[in-house]
Amino acid sequence: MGGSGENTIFAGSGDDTVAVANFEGWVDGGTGRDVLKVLAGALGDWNDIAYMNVGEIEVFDMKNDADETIIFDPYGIENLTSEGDRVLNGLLEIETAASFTILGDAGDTVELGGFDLEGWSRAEETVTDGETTFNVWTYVEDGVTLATLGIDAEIENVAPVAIYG
Ligand SMILES: [Ca+2]
Ligand SMILES: [Ca+2]
Ligand SMILES: [Ca+2]
Repeated sequence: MGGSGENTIFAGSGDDTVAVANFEGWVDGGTGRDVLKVLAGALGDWNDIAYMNVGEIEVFDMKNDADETIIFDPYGIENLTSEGDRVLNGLLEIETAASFTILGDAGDTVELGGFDLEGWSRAEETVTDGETTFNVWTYVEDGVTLATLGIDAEIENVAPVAIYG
């Protein structure tokens, strides 16, 4: 399944992959584990995944040989998915609707936002799904885990960054 231009894409039930060439339209993955595949150059001015025109997406895939920088804002995870990533949940043996997976290239950058940057931590142990190894990052604020991320270990630049002025 693919799309470009100002289309609205409703992927519906099942596990879908939606490839986008820009973010001018709206993408709704529907139920299931849905992968948003970002084609090279698609991001443009969009860089905060939690506030893109997408919903019910569980995997953000920017593996495209282009170097991209995205921000992950833990407060916006509800905009991305109401189910969480069941594969990541299975690997971690957790049940949460606030889990999300990010795939990317070595040259990509993931900036982790939040009011309490010390709330972010990376687990010592990685998890592996097929040929992909993931670092696991969690954001905890006031004792509550607001987000659990599986981030492709290929992505070298991953760090909490102050995004609120
Ligand atoms: Ca779906
Ligand atoms: Ca979904
Ligand atoms: Ca990339």
